Amino acid sequence: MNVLNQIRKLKQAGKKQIALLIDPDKFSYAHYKKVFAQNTFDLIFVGGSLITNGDFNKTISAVKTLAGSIPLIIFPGDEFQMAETADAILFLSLISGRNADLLIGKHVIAAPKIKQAKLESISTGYILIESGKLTTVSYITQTLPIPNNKPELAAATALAGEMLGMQMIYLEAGSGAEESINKAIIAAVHNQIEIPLIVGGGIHSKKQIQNHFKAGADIVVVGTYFEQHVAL
Ligand code: 1GP
Repeated sequence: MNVLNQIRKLKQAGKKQIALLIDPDKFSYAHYKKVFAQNTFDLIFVGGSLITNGDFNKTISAVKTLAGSIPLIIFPGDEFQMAETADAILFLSLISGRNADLLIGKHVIAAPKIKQAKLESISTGYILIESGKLTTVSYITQTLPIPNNKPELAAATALAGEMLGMQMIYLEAGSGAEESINKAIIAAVHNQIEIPLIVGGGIHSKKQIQNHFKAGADIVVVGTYFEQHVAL
């Protein structure tokens, strides 16, 4: 399966996509079995900014049995989050930040491992947007998010990512964000780029998902909500 082709095809066909994000630290097979039974997802992301006790490889294998034919994509918090059994990996570059290590440094270490694992790598411009309180991703990366009242800055950053050859853009409010990304930011980025647009962070209702789709998101990611609930 070529995951990026599948995402592009669905985008071209006007089909919006929902991604479930599973944090290995919070994974329980019994709980997520119920989540999969009650919802339909187009993509599954596995990863986290900080994994303290979850076993990454074991989680990937367990999620794979639950996901069936749904593409399973690694959403890596660091260069160690890798597993051959996944279908693809988001090769993230934190383009809202000015931390060289997260723009290219970690990638140099990860690239040969990704090739060896024969994982499909999807070059993704990762953009943090201010969302209220300081988020784990902002703290861990030690980078400033883009102010949430500066849609033109978010749009220019996304466009630069696309011009650099990135294949998708991910607008991130941060896991468990107080406020998810606002309409003005999503619309401004959507109007500027052709590549698939992912939006995530702080999403916990069908209404929010629909609003994000209407604003121009192609893929909406829901993580934290499903750690406590089995249906939207
Ligand atoms: C975080 O965008 C994802 O990286 C999902 O965020 O956990 O708040 O759903 P939530």
